[in-house]
Amino acid sequence: MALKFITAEEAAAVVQHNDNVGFSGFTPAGCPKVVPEALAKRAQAEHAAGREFKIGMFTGASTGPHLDGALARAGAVKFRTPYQSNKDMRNAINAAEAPYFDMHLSMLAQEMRYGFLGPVNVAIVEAADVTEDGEIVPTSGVGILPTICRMADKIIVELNDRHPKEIRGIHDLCEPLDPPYRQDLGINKPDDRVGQPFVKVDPAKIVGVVRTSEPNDESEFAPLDEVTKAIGDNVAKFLVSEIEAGRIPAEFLPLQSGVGNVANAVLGALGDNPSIPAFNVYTEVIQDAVIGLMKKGRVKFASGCSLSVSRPVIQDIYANLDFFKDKLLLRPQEYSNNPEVVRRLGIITINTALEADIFGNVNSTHVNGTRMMNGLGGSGDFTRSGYLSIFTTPSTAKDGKISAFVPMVSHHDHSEHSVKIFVTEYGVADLRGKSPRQRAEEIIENCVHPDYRPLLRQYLELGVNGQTPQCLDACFAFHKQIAETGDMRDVDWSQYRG
Ligand code: 0RQ
Repeated sequence: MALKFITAEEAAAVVQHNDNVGFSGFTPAGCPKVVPEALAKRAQAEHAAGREFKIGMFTGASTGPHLDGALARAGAVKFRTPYQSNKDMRNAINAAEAPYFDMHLSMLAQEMRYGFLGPVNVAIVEAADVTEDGEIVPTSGVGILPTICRMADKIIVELNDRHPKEIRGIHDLCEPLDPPYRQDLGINKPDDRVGQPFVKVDPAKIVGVVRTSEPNDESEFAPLDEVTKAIGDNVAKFLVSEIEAGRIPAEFLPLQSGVGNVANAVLGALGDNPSIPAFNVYTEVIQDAVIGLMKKGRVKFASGCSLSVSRPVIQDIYANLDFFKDKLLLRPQEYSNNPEVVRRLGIITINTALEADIFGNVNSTHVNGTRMMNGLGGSGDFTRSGYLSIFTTPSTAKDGKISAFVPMVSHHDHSEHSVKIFVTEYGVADLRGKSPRQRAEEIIENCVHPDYRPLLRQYLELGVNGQTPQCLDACFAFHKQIAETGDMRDVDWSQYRG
């Protein structure tokens, strides 16, 4: 069946008000760009004509300004899930203009299949190749592509020639059966392949192919500063000591690391440490540092859901596909983040907390308990099931006015039962085998900023008994202080002493 080439505007006209639309990609990598922008313009035109136009948005994770940004600015969001990090989308969510539900990334595709989240009317997917018999080869990010292609009534392909057709072979694409027929996923090593290098769809569902050369929106990294560098070094030193103590096998274990500057710094520090053997990566986002370490022979293999790398790095990968093709593998997030695989492979997980409490609970998502930052992402998929679950964070935010460690988290994403290690620029707190009081002491002495250590020690001395000495009157005093004086250091516990 011949492919029908159409314009982005013609593609946008396929989508109707109230439709649920699935988008390929994971982080800006692999996301369609020109059709979502045309869709946003269509929404604006409809609104100008006095008609409603909003769509439900299923994505892999965060996207970029062409997708989340454009549709949020156009006021075209009926709902949005899961992770996001675009400023305009975040503002729309916090203004209650875009209903958002946050989910564990590994669970999205299956909950869509289970029928929990409604139909997928249209899938808009970026491809490096598409054939007349319905084979679709994704680009640098996969996300939920197999599931939306199978569930959607109609598929629009954005064929992006920035991504060479020769990328075919880097992906491993499939969907598991649903219960009661689900079997083990079959991934026993990071490089195990269980699927196909393409997704096969009924070609009759492909309503149009839009050609484009639009580059990925870049993943940007701030240069390393003293704090991120110290955090990276502390993680590396800690992992070396765990190998020496025999708690991590000498051949090491696969690593997952979250998104962002700290994650990139941690990977860089691990790669530079000669006491850590060359290692494998089993993660969701493959960032620049992994590719650099692969070229130095320090990373042997990386399995992920996307290549969230800067433009020079993606160009380098494509120019040297012969070198990279047997060292990189891109999977749907249902596989890259699957807790079954995380537990089986014994993954060391490293994610970043927005805020943590002195008893070991983590808030990854909400500023002061109310404002959504980005979402849970894959942090829960990995943290709950990892061999050793580590959280990193700078000890303070906003020039020291906010302590990353508080008496009680203002929103709860990861529990004290899953979180094993905290690392800040000051050191490492090892929570394993410790009671809540012991954990609090360990965190205060090793991770908390010196300005906040006396305040948090005083909190523990408020005289509350019980397994966890949480004072329910005072546990949010740090957060209230932000509203009152803008600086958590101004907290005065005297009013709470009974
Ligand atoms: O603010 O942007 O105004 O400077 O939060 O903080 O320290 O730059 O750290 O970029 O790594 O983000 C948790 C959000 C950290 C991220 C979070 C302010 C701070 C700064 C960013 P500015 P940093 P990062 C893989 C795994 C959840 C999902 C996850 C995240 C901004 O890592 O989204 O782990 N994680 N996914 O000043 C108020 C506090 C604050 C604070 C920091 N306590 N209160 N503001 N900030 N702490 C990803 C995927 O799944 C795809």
